[in-house]
Amino acid sequence: MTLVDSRIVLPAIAITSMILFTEAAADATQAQTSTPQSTTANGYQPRWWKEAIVYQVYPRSFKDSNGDGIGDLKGITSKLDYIEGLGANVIWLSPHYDSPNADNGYDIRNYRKVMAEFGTMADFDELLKGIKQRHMKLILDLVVNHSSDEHAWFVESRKSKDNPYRDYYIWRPANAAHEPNNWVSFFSGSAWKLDPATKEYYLHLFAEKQPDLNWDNPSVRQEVYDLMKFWLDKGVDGFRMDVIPFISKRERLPDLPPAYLTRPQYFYAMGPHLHEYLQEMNREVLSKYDVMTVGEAFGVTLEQTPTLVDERRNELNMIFNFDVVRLNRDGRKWRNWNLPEMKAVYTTQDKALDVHSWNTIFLSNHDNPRVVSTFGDDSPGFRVPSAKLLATMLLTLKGTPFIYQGDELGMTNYPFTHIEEFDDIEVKNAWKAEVLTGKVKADDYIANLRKTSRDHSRTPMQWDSSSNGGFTTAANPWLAVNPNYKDINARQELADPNSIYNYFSKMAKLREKTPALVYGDYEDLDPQNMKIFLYTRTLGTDKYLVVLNFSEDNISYTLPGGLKAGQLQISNLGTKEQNTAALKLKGWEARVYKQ
Ligand code: TEU
Ligand code: CA
Repeated sequence: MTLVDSRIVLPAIAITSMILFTEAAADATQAQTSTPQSTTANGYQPRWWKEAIVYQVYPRSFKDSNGDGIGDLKGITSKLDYIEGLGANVIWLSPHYDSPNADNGYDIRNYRKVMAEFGTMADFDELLKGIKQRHMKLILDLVVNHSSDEHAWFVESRKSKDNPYRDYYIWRPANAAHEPNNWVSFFSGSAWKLDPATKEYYLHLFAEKQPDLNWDNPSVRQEVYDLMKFWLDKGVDGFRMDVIPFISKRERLPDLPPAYLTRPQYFYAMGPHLHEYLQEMNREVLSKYDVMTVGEAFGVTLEQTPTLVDERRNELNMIFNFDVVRLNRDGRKWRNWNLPEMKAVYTTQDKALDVHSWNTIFLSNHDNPRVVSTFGDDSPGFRVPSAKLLATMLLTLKGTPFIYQGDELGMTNYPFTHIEEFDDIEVKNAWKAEVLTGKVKADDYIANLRKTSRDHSRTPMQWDSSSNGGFTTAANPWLAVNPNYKDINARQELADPNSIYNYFSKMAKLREKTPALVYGDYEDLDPQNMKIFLYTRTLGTDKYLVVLNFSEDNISYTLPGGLKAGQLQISNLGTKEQNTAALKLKGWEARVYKQ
């Protein structure tokens, strides 16, 4: 498929059968859909992005090609076969734009330039070409709630109150020597910074070096639409939109009510013009291309979700809802989660969305700890089976699955012991605000980060057992490689037919040829069970049963409601049991049956 072809808007089912489905699966879908325009047996419009498996690449930590200790675009291009072999068909690239890296690229200085550390525009074009050659797709990270303070717009904006770019950002006068309101930054302290040049405050919901753009200014919106077109015209296939629900700010910026001080995202999100701006973006840009969009919906409730993703509203295709990923968190603190809570979220999500809306399934990303250490069991005896169980769940729940780099290898959390080992601005700022002021004890702070830090997922990919896990030839990568790279690495897993990587790949193939696992109705059959997650996916007469033992215990389990397991499709521990109601499950065992 050439870059030119990808600009032609085809009916989804045609794209489906061309790109993402194996022939058998495409036939199966077509059998259920009489014409290309029609819906699945249960009423869904088939779309390529509903059938996709997305692999997130964090470029800084993926693969270093030139020995400077920092991952780069050429490094990603060299590993496309690895990503394709896993069964992913869409890559989400975390920011690759020019940035001073106050927040690892989420602070953009120039939206049309590649970060020098990552390479050149020619390297980007080469990467995109390699992706298209493999019939895969690429989505970019669109970070437009804020820019870098080094972006030319902000450099101008801060110069004077009458600068033409002044109104590109959110400025407030310095009355009575205190901040314009009590808004807090996600990276500690006030969300306002007094700027010496004009003695006014600017708003930054994240770092001081990430000033919030003023979306109420039509010129700002036009600039964003133009830069989106710049990348779409190159042939990229959509965007993951960073904290998109924050772009419209509340009228007159009222104080955070006390109840929101520890969870301000629910106050910052869903401002009065959000829907209007997203619909405008859709009209001006998205509707002109065959693309996928996924909004990072930090601070959006389940009840609000359909207002962003219902296809009849022409806003976004899907969002990331954080209710599962943050089940283990109370503010910044770790809390123990349990299985019925997780199941309840999936059921509520499913009920909140009808056939006009679509969901995402993800258990980790670059802002969260490692999936196997968080939702599985990373002890030596259970790391492999529990990582495979989580892969089974990710690929059989209803929604487009997103896997984060390294989770396909079962990479684990890093054994952090000292503040110096961290890179993340969130960690460093909170250390200053909480530990250095004596509010939190250093040991407690580090102990909590050992479970929750964003840096766990940012340690370099473990490619092989050579020094620094083959990530770089430099002596010191930008962030230390997890010392377990000799045991956990890609080379070893590619060679082992029973590895997590190869299991994921088999599971991805099963999903690709099974429309019921993509579009089928979801039902949780044992919601109160503390250890077993049992659900079905049903499309027309096709029914699949997923059995997951979320514990280290061996469990004799009788299927409820007179159900029999049916025909075994895949399992992570090599069971032969099928066509029976009485299952003998081992610790962290996962199975998929066809009923
Ligand atoms: O993250 C949004 C966000 O608010 C949280 O994930 C937050 O970073 C943190 O985890 C709160 O505890 C997005 C990006 O994914 C993140 O990497 C950026 O730092 C942030 O926006 C700012 O662009
Ligand atoms: Ca490099």
